[in-house]
Amino acid sequence: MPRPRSIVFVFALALNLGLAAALAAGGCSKNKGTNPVTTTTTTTETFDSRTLVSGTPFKHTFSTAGTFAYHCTFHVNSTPSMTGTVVVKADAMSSAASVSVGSAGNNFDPTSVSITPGGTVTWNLVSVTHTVTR
Ligand SMILES: [Cu+2]
Repeated sequence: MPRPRSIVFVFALALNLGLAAALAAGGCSKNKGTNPVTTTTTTTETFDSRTLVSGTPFKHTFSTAGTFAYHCTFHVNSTPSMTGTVVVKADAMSSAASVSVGSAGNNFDPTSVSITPGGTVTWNLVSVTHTVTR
């Protein structure tokens, strides 16, 4: 008995129609302009240590030149605000810097450090509960 080729053909045709319908419905289409507009920023450095653990330094490598403010999530609204700054510039003295966290209350010490692009800042928790967040 010969194979029922017509049944196979109809099945294949149904699959093709299904795929065409899915494409027409936008299930697998290119961007049609309905997505939110993407905002381009020049300060791409973001990081979040979460709650720092004593003895476990938090590090971030800065690839972009610029001035980057950061804060402690728990104490950004304290008085004084627990904030710090990393300045990344080609003529900085070093590619590495260390910051003590909570050495004198809710503080970063030093408050501001400078490194060259591609350099790394290391934060070390001294006391209590803090984060390094940007
Ligand atoms: Cu803090």
